[in-house]
Amino acid sequence: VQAESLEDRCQVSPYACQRRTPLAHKNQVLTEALETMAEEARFCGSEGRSLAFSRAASVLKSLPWTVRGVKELHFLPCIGEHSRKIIQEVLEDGTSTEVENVRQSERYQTMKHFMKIFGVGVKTASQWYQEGLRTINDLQAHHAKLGKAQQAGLLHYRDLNSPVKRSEAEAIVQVVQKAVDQFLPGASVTLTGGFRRGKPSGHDVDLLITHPVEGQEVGLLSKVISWLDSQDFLLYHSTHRNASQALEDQELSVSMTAMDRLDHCFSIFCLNYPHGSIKGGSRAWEPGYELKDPGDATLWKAVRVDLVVAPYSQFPFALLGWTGSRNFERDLRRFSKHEKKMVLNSHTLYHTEKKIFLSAASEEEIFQHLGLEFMPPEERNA
Ligand code: TTP
Ligand code: MN
Ligand code: MN
Ligand code: MN
Repeated sequence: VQAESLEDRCQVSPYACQRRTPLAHKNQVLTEALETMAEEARFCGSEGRSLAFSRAASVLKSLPWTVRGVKELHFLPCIGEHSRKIIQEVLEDGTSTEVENVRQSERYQTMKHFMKIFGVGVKTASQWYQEGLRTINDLQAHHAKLGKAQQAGLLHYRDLNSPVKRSEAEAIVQVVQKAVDQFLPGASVTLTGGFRRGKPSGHDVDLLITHPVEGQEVGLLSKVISWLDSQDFLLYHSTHRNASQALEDQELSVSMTAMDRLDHCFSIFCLNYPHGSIKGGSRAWEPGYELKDPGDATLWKAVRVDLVVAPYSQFPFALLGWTGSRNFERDLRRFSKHEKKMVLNSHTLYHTEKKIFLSAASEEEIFQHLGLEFMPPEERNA
């Protein structure tokens, strides 16, 4: 009876889009160990190995109980040999020597440090590491070649690595809504990404803009950016027309087609604090911000903002695609392809056998097309 009930409660899907994954889960110590391994693998350019660790961690995040013995792992999908070894070590000794060695290694620490700079990916970070660079000071002293994004990243390093609070994200929404309203009344600004999944803070603010009259949104992004720039709201911006170029994540971008195009902009905002409130002080940000010159660094904060514009008919797909998590998105696309012979991206859902595009007026309808139970954003924290 015991074994049966164990097997019973372990009916866990190998697809994150079929697992409910709340923000708070019961296997934190294990998932942190596995995610360190995933990160390390990514730093080595081993995408496949990284994905395996990251999938194992994601499965554990969805469990409504705390794993206490390796026996429980036999019924779980996506737990490979190496992941099982790490989990066993942590269960038995409280920590894994392999993980601890990674965490203490100079390469891992340096890579992590460099990749916290906006605009720096695995390639650049490991190149700098190989050249013997170790600290931010080294970059400056050795005149490392920096692109525009990286220069901005370095300049605002501290701000960009301090978490963005929900109140700050909401302030950004208001600023962008104000900009949008000037050029296209009736256009909406929706907070997506981690905040939509219920995270109390994040590394950036993801915003999706649309207008109920299809076509009205054309050209909106560049007008909004120009206005924000003219009002000194932008410390950096880079506009693109092809969303797939934005992704460093191979699995995600490979599953995207040439159709996966949305106007988007990666930016760094200058968020002004209301009169009397100082960055880092005890007072949280409150509504009442002003447009100001970014003179005194204690009165403003640099915040990473992703702006995306979608035509109304594509809005549900864009919303689903930009809400994440990345693990959830990756598996949603994998599930569509392998289980349903459909191609899902941030614009459309295409049935490859019927050769038709399936339209949707809401996220719920997309889940219906895929034969999936609807998963609210709060349960997409895979
Ligand atoms: P992120 O902003 O990187 O992550 P997050 O919001 O989940 O977490 P954090 O709090 O750290 O910011 O990505 C949000 C979603 O956007 C993610 O599901 C992937 C998606 N996305 C891109 O990042 N770039 C793209 O080009 C496309 C199409 C989607
Ligand atoms: Mn985000
Ligand atoms: Mn983002
Ligand atoms: Mn791009």
